[in-house]
Amino acid sequence: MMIPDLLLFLGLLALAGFGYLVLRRKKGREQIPAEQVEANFSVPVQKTRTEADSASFFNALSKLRSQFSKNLKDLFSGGLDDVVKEDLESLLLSSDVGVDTTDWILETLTSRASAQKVTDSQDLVLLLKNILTEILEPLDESVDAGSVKPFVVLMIGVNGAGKTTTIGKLAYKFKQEGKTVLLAAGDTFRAAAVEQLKTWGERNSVPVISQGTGADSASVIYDACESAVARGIDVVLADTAGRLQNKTNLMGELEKIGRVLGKLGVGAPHEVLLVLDAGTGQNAISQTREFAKVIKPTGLVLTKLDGTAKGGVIFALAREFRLPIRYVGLGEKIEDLRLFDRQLFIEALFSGTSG
Ligand SMILES: Nc1nc2c(ncn2[C@@H]2O[C@H](COP(=O)(O)OP(=O)(O)O)[C@@H](O)[C@H]2O)c(=O)[nH]1
Ligand SMILES: [Mg+2]
Repeated sequence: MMIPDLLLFLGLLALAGFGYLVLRRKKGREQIPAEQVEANFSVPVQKTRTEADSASFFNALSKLRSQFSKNLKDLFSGGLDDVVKEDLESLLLSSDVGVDTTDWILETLTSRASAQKVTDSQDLVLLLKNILTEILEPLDESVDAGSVKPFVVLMIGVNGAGKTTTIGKLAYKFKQEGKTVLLAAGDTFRAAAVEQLKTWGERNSVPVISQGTGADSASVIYDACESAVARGIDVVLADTAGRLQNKTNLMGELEKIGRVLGKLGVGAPHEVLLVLDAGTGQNAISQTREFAKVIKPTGLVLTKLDGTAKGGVIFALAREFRLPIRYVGLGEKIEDLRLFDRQLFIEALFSGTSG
């Protein structure tokens, strides 16, 4: 009797010990913060949103919030009749949603409301909210490109859109994630453009590769990438010119940059970010169309959402191009760049409609 009892006791002891170890391991795994896990890769991924991030994103959209949600609540009080539809149409159009997307939203809302027999005003608001959320569905992806080094980001867009400023902000973001960064002064058209990039380089303490004004943009960016390979740099952020008044030249230049980078054999550019000033409304659509003819963007950056931008152009861009919105610019300062948060964006638009 004594020996089996002892065996049972020892067996239970071993089981308890094993259980304890399993639990500890699991707990240990759960406690590793996401940033630490991602730091193992040499890729510029920024997936973690802090609460402060979310709060400042929401706050920066205050102008946009007040514009859109102001009339939305009372809009549906009489169900979804023709007058209401007309009012909604005006609201969407004046928010820069654009004609096509506005039509599509109205049609979708009408057919879903009748299929689901929705007439209550709160439910109609909810239906609209769902439709707008769906449009933005897969588009709040952050930059993710496997383990590539150097990871080459080409910034394109018209003059004044915010390319150089966004490079400065991105350099800051990547450095904060522990990445090494190098800037390429590919906007060789104006001396001031090179100086502006150098200033951002100094602010971030990162090297800037440049040549004189009028130099060949493709060769500057090529040199920068070679230098990044030699120095083992993680991320290259390449600026480009954006003068639309000389469109053929600009487009030729961009095409050449793409072609020359291909010769490096490192898969560059890994990311082509088209920078759009959200304040230009529907112009953002035609700009995207023009640029995409020459070099296909892999993602968008929407700047100046902190200003008077009405933001509705995001829906038109999303529907027409299905390009991820990588970042949004919420000010001129170095930390004023955020990951786009679809849910928060929608919440901001509808913030005045609940209760
Ligand atoms: N308010 C605001 N201003 C911005 C933002 N991004 C850029 N700017 C300003 O827009 C102007 C043009 O930016 P810049 O980077 O030189 O544009 P680029 O010609 O495309 O390189 C500058 O005065 C920037 O400070 C933003 O997100 N919010
Ligand atoms: Mg510039």
